[in-house]
Amino acid sequence: MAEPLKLAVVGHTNVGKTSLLRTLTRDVDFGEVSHRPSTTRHVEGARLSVDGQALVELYDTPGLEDAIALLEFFDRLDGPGERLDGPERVERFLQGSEARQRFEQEAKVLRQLRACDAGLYVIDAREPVLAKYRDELEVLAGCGKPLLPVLNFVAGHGHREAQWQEALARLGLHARVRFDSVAPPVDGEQRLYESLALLLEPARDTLQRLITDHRAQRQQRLASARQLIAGLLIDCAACRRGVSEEAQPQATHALRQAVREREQACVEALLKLYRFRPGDAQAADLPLLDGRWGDDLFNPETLRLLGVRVGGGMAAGAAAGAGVDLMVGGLTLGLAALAGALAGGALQTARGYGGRLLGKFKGERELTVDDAVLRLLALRQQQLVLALDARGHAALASVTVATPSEDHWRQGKLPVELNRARAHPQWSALNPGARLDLPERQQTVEQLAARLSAEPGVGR
Ligand SMILES: Nc1nc2c(ncn2[C@@H]2O[C@H](COP(=O)(O)OP(=O)(O)OP(=O)(O)O)[C@@H](O)[C@H]2O)c(=O)[nH]1
Ligand SMILES: [Mg+2]
Repeated sequence: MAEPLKLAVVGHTNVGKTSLLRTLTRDVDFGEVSHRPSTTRHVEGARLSVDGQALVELYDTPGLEDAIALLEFFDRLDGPGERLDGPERVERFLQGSEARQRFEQEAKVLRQLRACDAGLYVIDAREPVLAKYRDELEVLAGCGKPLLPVLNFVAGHGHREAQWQEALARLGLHARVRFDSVAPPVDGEQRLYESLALLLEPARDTLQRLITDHRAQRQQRLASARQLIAGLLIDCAACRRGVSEEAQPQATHALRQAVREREQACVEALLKLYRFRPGDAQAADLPLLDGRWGDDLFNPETLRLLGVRVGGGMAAGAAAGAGVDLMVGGLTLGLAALAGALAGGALQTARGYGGRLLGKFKGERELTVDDAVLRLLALRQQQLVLALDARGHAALASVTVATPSEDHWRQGKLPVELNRARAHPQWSALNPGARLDLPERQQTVEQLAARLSAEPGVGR
């Protein structure tokens, strides 16, 4: 089809029409959404394109308010001895003066639906099935276009989906979809377009292209999200900062702050990737553990309760629970650092350690980020991706994430990529003189990202 498929989003006022458009277009700024009725006053369109070709045009319309009166008015439109069909009646109404006065808003809706290939009829499934909705459907059916009922508000409690399904079937509307625009089902868009294809056979290919493209886009987003998380983890694992004994408290504070900011930067990059608003999530507000400790990566109690192993690897001997562990200078530390370099499989870098080890003999200290913190970062960021993947662009509340359930990052062996990073301070954006463009770093990020893809949620 050369022309894009045109769809009018119609329905009673305040049922979530504009919200549905936001979610289908992944545009949080589309139109105006409000809990008050009659928010949308004009028809507004948006396009869905694939490879630069517009496939679908969606039109938001004002909500219907008084379909009962309009239907009564319709019944009086037939002249003596006349029997108009639906579209003829609608046309006569649109040409009359009432369409510019009393029924101005309704006229905008019907005019748009007449100009479209089909309508998405949005329903607030929490509402009882009242006569006014049946009248509304009758008025809309008069346009002679296929209507696909979309059951909104079905993700929460207290909806009446069963009654609606039955009522719609009785009205002859057998293709229906459930699609909560704040929390859409994972395959929600696909089902919506597939149902539409049943009603619009000529548009089948177009809709299939859209479905295929959506799937590809989603996989691409997940792949990019895994890269972002892997970059965060490598930055934190590779970070080491030399510090004198006197400067220790400030340096500890500064490194913790740097890690928190680095995590927040990852959160913001993920929000941007998923096209949500920058303020939709703050790392510090996302629970690490049932929201109980709520906040901090460096809270020893969080680490303990989450059951992540404190210590291990380079952080062995860390003061229990101190997220940033203090490695004391001396032979032990020297050996630990060397062992880490070897474990990371970078023998040649171990040579580069000469100067740093020497420094330690002189009593110099070095701060690194504990394994336990890496585990928390990995858990939390993966939960965030899961939440963003399932979030509709109509959502107005802040992102909430579930408590991580997945055990691998809590208890399992840390990925070798992180041990490798330990031996490459220049891989960390948190270190001065960082070389983020080193091919070996890039490769390690890729490998870590690939490992994340094997995990539930982020791997889908
Ligand atoms: N929880 C939840 N809230 C929703 C959902 N869809 C819409 N809302 C809320 O319902 C209210 C109305 O949403 P709108 O998208 O403005 O509704 P509308 O049908 O465009 O309204 P009018 O333009 O006034 O006819 C807003 O407060 C939305 O945030 C949903 O699926 N779940
Ligand atoms: Mg609206």
